[in-house]
Amino acid sequence: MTKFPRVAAIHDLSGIGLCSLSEVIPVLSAMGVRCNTLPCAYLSSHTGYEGFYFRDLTDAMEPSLSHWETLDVKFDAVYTGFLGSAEQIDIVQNFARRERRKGAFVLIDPVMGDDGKSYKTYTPEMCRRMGSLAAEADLITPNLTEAALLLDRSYDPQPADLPALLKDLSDGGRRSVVVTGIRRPEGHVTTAWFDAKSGEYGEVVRPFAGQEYHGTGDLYSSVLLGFLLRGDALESAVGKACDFVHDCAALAFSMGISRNEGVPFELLLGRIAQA
Ligand code: PXL
Repeated sequence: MTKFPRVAAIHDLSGIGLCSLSEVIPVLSAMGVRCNTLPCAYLSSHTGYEGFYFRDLTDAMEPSLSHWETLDVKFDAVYTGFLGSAEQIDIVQNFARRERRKGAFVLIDPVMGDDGKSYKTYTPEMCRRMGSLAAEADLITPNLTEAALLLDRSYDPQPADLPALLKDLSDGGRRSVVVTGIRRPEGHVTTAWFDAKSGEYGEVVRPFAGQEYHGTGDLYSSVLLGFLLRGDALESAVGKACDFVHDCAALAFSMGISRNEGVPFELLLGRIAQA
């Protein structure tokens, strides 16, 4: 039988500016994964623009997840990213725990901030709860800002000892970790990974594409999950996701696309599509 994995994806939906479900759904669908979505908020644009409209959907979440429980669906993975309120983080945590017990792989992208600052809608309470949500994960994919928030440390854009940082993030080796988007002064971007299954650590280095783009973290985690569900080991999936995101960013740079608009992944989606 053809393998046809199913993911429960809980992220926001933003109208303008690439992020979240606008990437998660097309990427996973192209990669041959059924994507069942629960939008946790609607934003007229992501939070990088001024004056965005924000509609919190916390009220819709518990009834939706309770309904899902009555249906005959089995999730191969639960995948969460940006969340809209402290209360919904608890709701998602209960869901992730429940599905993990039933065998789902849990990827928590602890979306909270970038460049040393938390995003506009995130409160300190939400960041604390994101830390406890991450305790349910088989894999977390923080950037360095989120790593600092998870570990309650000050932000360090150039950590001297990346293996030690990943070890601390792995919760004693219990969960896998991929730290994304580490910009080095020499002009490259490092992605560091720790595989809880094998105990291995590694780093992947790609050239910096010339500019940072909004939504590349969500794109990265979505592609990574797609490869993992196709059966790749973490090391292989990390490398392929780095290649794809680098190529999308290089294309954005050559096209003069703005940081807020995000990379034109649509033009390269065929490269990762299920054959
Ligand atoms: O890419 C992370 C993200 C997701 N969703 C929303 C955001 C951001 C980052 O700013 O604003 C709404």
